[in-house]
Amino acid sequence: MKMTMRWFGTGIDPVTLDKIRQVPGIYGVITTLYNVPAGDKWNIEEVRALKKEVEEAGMVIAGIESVNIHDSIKTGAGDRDKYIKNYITTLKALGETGIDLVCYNFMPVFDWTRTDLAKVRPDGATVFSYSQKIIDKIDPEKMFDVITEKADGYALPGWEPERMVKIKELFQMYSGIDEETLFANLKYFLSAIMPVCEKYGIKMAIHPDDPAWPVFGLPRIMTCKENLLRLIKMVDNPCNGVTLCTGSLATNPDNDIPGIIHSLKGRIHFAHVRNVKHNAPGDFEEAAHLSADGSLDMYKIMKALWETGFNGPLRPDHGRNIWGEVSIPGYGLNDRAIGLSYLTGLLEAIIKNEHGA
Ligand SMILES: [Mn+2]
Repeated sequence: MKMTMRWFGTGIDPVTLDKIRQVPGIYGVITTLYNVPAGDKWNIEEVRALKKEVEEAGMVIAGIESVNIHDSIKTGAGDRDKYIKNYITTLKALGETGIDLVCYNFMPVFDWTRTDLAKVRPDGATVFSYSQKIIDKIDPEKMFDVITEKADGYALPGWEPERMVKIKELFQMYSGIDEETLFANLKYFLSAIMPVCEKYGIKMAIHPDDPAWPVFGLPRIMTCKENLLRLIKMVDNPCNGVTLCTGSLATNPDNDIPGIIHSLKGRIHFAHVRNVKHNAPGDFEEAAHLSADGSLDMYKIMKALWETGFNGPLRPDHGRNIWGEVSIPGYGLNDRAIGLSYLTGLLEAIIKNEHGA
């Protein structure tokens, strides 16, 4: 497994490459061209410049998170082929630059959703949290304000202001879209991009929906083992795979994460490993990566990844905000570095135990 951290780019991310480089066991970063709107083509020169910058800092780009999918593709609108063509151009630019992993999601209108970005825990750390009871009282058109209110002025990944000003239009686009239509549109998209992925060896890794159930009446499909298996079978190509995000899938306590890892053997291309603490049905908060701090058994999760031969990039996911760090919410250096070190330690023990060392 290749240990990585997400990095949002110079001028955007207060966590610099120099700092990430000093995290023990780090292999590279997961990054993106943060300022390119969903649907636009990526310019190969910009991709090359990004790669050069990361390599000059002594690391590699282990994957792109994300190349976002335009809403016309998700809804199957009349102009979707134009956006799929743009996506293929972007994949070519990445492939030509030697980048072979792309994370994306297929969530309608809203990306990951939380009701608080700074819930205070007993030790004073703050975390993201979610309460279905609160969501049920929120006007979906106000959701952008709710989520950005505590973002310290940072733009949040997946909550780009230029999309959110069109919120009414977006809801209109998705009216009448159900789970089956979303699956069909996802299949259409994946089938169209597989040839370019095969040519360059690019692994597509869909991110599960977060939380793993419909929000604001909008369908969500990447929510459980059955649907993830449906995804990999409906376009049965090794380039069509999954980002195993433990925290997103485990928002639903019925999802058995080690079991899901075993069932997706060979098709997990990227892993986000973090813990989550269930408080009540539909109510959870994020936790430190440590098993004892949340509801997940991180040892069993790392062991399942190891046993299934997962050898792709893995990153700690959202961290708690600790020690007064000022950062993009969820993406401070401190707690992610602690999380990464912990996961690296678990892995070392698993491997040595396996080999009788
Ligand atoms: Mn994730």
